[in-house]
Amino acid sequence: MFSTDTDPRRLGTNNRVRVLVVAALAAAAILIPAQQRAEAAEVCTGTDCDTVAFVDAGSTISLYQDLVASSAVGVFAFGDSNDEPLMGDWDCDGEATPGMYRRSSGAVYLRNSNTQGVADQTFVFGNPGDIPLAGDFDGDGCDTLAIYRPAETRFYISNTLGNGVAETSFAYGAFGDQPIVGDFDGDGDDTVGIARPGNGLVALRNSLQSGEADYSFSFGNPGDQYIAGDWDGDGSDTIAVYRSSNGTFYLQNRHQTGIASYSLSVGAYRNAVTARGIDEVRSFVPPSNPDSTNPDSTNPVSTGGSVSVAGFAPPPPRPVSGPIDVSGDGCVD
Ligand SMILES: [Ca+2]
Ligand SMILES: [Ca+2]
Ligand SMILES: [Ca+2]
Ligand SMILES: [Ca+2]
Repeated sequence: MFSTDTDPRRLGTNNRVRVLVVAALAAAAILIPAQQRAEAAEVCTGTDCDTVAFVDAGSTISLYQDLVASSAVGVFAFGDSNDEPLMGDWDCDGEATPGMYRRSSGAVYLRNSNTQGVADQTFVFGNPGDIPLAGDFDGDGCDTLAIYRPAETRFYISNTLGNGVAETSFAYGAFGDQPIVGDFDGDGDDTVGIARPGNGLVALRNSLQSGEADYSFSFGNPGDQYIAGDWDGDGSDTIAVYRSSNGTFYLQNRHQTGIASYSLSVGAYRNAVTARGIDEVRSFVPPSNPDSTNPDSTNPVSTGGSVSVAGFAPPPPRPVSGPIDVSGDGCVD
């Protein structure tokens, strides 16, 4: 069930009334499927809207084609249960696919298709404990990795994939902040921001350097996980939160304090990751004669509106190299 008018901050008296109204509207939507579809369509009014991949405790990824109920187009496993999930367009074809970051070692595992299988690319980036981020920081159409080092409250940005030295680093945020990546001004370049889980502060920058926030506002509750995406397709990324306590995803289409523009109940997951270009996952259309009885079949098996891929691949190999010189001073950081 989803609503278009749910306050993710708190439920005061006014908001309880609002929730009752929303519940009534939602009940009406059940009776009027056409109205439900119309409300769902409002989340994406452009032609190229981002969606979300939800990752469960076992690193199984449920990839949504649209932010509406029952629109998961891919359900497949990648990585180990403690890995930090990423989505990015690693091969520059317009479609985001999975990555996994092993925070204990800094190992990165990238895959170039939204199917189950082993990594297409592995390397080491950052140090144990770093938080990985994916984005197109130079606007060339290819996503690369950055890390946020909580102990330094510092971002390290790289515009190439592989072992190497970060090209840019700068301090931003405070201890305990969650890093966020997005194209907040819609100019084609991703930049970063932070969310402060204790009070819901969101502070976003439009350039890759320390400085005052270009946008700051409040959104979310303690415990929420923050991501950014272009949910309405207008070219600019805005904030969303996934609230694991109630299994609900809340998004905001403006850089401002206020109620969520849209929410979607998706169930219990470990992480939510922004997914771009997922409308191009046409390869998931099942073949005319899928072997649905063979669990080892490589054919995708259609089950209603979602598609699952049978089989389970072994985890990707661990690289042998160790921590790298991220800051470029010639020493391992
Ligand atoms: Ca891609
Ligand atoms: Ca890039
Ligand atoms: Ca930008
Ligand atoms: Ca937008």
